[in-house]
Amino acid sequence: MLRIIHQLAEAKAELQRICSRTHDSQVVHKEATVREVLQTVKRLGDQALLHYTAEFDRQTLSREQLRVRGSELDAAYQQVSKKLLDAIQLACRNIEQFHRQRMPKSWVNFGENEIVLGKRYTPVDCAGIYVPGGRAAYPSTVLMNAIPAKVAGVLRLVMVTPPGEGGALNPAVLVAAQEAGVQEIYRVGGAQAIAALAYGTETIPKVDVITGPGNIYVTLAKKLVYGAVGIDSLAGPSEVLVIADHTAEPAHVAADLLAQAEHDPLAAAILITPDAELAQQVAAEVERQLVDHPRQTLTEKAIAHYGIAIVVDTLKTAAELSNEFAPEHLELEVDDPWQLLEHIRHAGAIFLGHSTPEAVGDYLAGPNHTLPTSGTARYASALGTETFMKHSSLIQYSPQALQQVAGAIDALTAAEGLPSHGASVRLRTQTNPENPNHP
Ligand code: HSO
Ligand code: ZN
Repeated sequence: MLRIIHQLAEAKAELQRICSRTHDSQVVHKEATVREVLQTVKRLGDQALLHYTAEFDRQTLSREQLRVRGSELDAAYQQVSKKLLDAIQLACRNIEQFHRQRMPKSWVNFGENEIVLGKRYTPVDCAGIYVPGGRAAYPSTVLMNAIPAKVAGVLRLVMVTPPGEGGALNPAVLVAAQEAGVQEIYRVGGAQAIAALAYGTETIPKVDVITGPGNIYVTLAKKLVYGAVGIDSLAGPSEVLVIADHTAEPAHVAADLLAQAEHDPLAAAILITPDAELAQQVAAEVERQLVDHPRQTLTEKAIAHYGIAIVVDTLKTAAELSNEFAPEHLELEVDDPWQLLEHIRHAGAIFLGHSTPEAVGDYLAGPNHTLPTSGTARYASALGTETFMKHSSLIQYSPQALQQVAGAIDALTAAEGLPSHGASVRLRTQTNPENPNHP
């Protein structure tokens, strides 16, 4: 049941509660387990990976089976339909094009006195992508992580994903990986896979950056290895916030809310509208569309705990509430979405108008679907090529330029009590009649 809220104070309290929902209350206990897994993999390498795969995934593998072989990669193409392959290829093209446009550009500035300043962007050498198994083995997520890395120019890109029954992997995931240019795939998941990527084992290379979503164990492991490697973010459960007015179609809004709820029992689906009647109609539609829903149990759970409709006085109030929540996905299903956009400050991705359901962005519009969750859109952004890059500052001074700032640097070095800093400038700038090469 989508609960309808009319009071502003209650709405704010509910948004707070939903925003701070965590995976569960036993995080401390789980963190101890994850620490042990990390340490053991660091110490024992592949042997520990095989041990944990047997214990947690109930799959007995040999060391040779860790790396997915070329014949298995080829075979995956036989298991996906032409229609799916075409769709994956269309998504690839759009995602690649969008991320190419978003590449950060190196720059240099030639200033006065022959001073050159700039920034030079370079990719990391090696990146690792985590792809969850089971219910969340999404080919789209493979594309959204691998393509930005490829576009950024990462030379070595590896993927890890947990083995299913008999060690099998999802063929659509394998095809997506190959279409995105990943050739190195390892059959390992959970915290042990994150440990392998962070520290390296005999079979799996140590990477510089790990990206990709996962369960609570994977997320805790990413948090704990941060520093030894870079990470994209600590993804929480997914969420959508829809702002709709009288021009919205209730069935469409309901479908969009359910599209988020069906991901996870912890997913959040929020509607904010100035139209009380629309709120009623959407709530009724949600009920109707849940009948015979193939993922009914988990979707209902999400709606029951984290599904609400808030009725407000104006669209401006709706925007203010949305800014407080800072949603991962924000849909503006209103008459003039571009005007409402003026009032929006924090959101991971914004979907404008009546023909832009979140699913367009989830799969193939081009922008990344790995977005900041749990209110982190207040300060964080979508995964992108810059996730796999860093920049070096460039500085060049001419003799005249150095001469001009020598006095200032001298004062600063004296204040900080660092004489060699002072000497490094003075030796270059003070006149030395015995050595014409030193002015
Ligand atoms: N909505 C999810 C992404 C996704 N949806 C993948 C379908 N497949 C989190 O942004
Ligand atoms: Zn989705």
